[in-house]
Amino acid sequence: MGFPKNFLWGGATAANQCEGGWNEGGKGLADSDVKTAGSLTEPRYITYVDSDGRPGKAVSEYDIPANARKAVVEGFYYPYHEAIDFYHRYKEDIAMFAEMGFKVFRMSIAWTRIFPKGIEEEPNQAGLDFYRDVFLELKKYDIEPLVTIQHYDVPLYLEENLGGWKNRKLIDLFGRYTETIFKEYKGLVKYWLTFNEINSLIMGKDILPEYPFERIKDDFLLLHHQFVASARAVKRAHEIDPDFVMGCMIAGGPSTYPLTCDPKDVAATQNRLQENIYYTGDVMVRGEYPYFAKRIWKEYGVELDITEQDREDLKNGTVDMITYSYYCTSCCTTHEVTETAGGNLNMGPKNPYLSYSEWGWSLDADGLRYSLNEYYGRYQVPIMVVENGLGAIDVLEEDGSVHDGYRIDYTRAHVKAMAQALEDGVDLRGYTPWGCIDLVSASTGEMKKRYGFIYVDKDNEGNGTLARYRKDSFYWYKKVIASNGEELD
Ligand code: BGP
Repeated sequence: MGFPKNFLWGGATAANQCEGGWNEGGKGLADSDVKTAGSLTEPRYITYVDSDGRPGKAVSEYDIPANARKAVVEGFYYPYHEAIDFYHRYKEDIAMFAEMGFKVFRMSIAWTRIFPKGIEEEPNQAGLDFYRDVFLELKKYDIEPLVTIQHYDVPLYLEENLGGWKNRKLIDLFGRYTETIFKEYKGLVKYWLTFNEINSLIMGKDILPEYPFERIKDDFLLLHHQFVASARAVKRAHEIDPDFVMGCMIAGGPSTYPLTCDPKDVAATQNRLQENIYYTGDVMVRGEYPYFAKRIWKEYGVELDITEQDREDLKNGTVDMITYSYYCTSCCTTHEVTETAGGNLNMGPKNPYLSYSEWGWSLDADGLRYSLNEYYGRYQVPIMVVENGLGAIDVLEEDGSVHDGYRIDYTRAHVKAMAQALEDGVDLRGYTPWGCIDLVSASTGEMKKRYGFIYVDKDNEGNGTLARYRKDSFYWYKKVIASNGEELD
């Protein structure tokens, strides 16, 4: 059986984590532009200036004083400002992707390049031109773009002045943004994903210790607004070009297993899966909130104002495919946790059958086969794995080589798991490993947490030549693609 002939092998990135050029080409400030670098032990901060002009930093939005505005402040290091400078080096990078044999390249559009504040009537021409040039460059090599429309990146103006996605007005503004790019890139882009890891909006409660109960209500509200915005965009996309393939993108690895066979653990895991995965998947693929939504809303005191129009929009804007990110799995238990994953409680209880990366993420290729069967089994629409990979520290040798056998091992195991899922009958269409070229980590803001097949010479403090080097995994992945997943050694 093996991989289908037209299987989409490729890699994935996001605008804010790789482009740089944060204030070039008329780009507006994004919320991600005011985030500093952190590490495994030090959080990333949001910087601000208060009404007396005093600068400060906060771990979360909710800790910013009422009289302060988020801002870029002198003296702080912002890793996204330059990132890996894809903005100026995309030709070189795309040529290397082509050398590996990519059939698809997942990237995102920065909303702030197209509508710098998010509220303008007319788009920013320089921003439109930039992405057109990138798409044309990909076309040169027959690489299909797979475009995420919002990947952890919102115009700061909308956050500061309209309250971000809490405000229904963003649905219309997102509508203008999507209408513009659909029309602009018709014929150049076929595959679209509306929101990256959209379900992560409601996962804070399970990930962060002592998450304030009140905030959970907001999270569900934001998510509802994004559901409606996504559904409307999907409907409009199909009207603009019936060939567009529209997908949702879900963070796919949380809380997969019960820690014990205590039925209470099994039930708790089921609830967690319903909340974190199926609540979102059902709305986006089936077009309505599932039966268990009421239980969830009751539990968290959520009261959503779901209008008749919203319900209709959700029904009419179901996606054509489901895509998800898969890095690791975690466990759920009702028992006292004695051993935690990654050394801290927010990674959940440790799975005694798995090993863990330096950042505390479990290594679990079997879980990929399991999740593919789970999600495909429930939704029966084409599916893609659009993020997967091992964040690790790499060593650049004197001769420019990088011996990342650990990354090859990780990826090989996951490719095998996909082959098994295909044999199981899953309609798997593509695979875009995350950070196919090293880029800035989203959670920690580090460069040293590397995922790439291509090494980028830059460190956590922003030093380095930005030169690109082929890692051992580069040559390995090239062979995998050339043999359509047959040659894995
Ligand atoms: C996903 C995000 C990506 C990405 C990845 C790896 O959640 O969609 O943007 O960065 O995780 O995470 P990290 O960069 O924190 O290692």
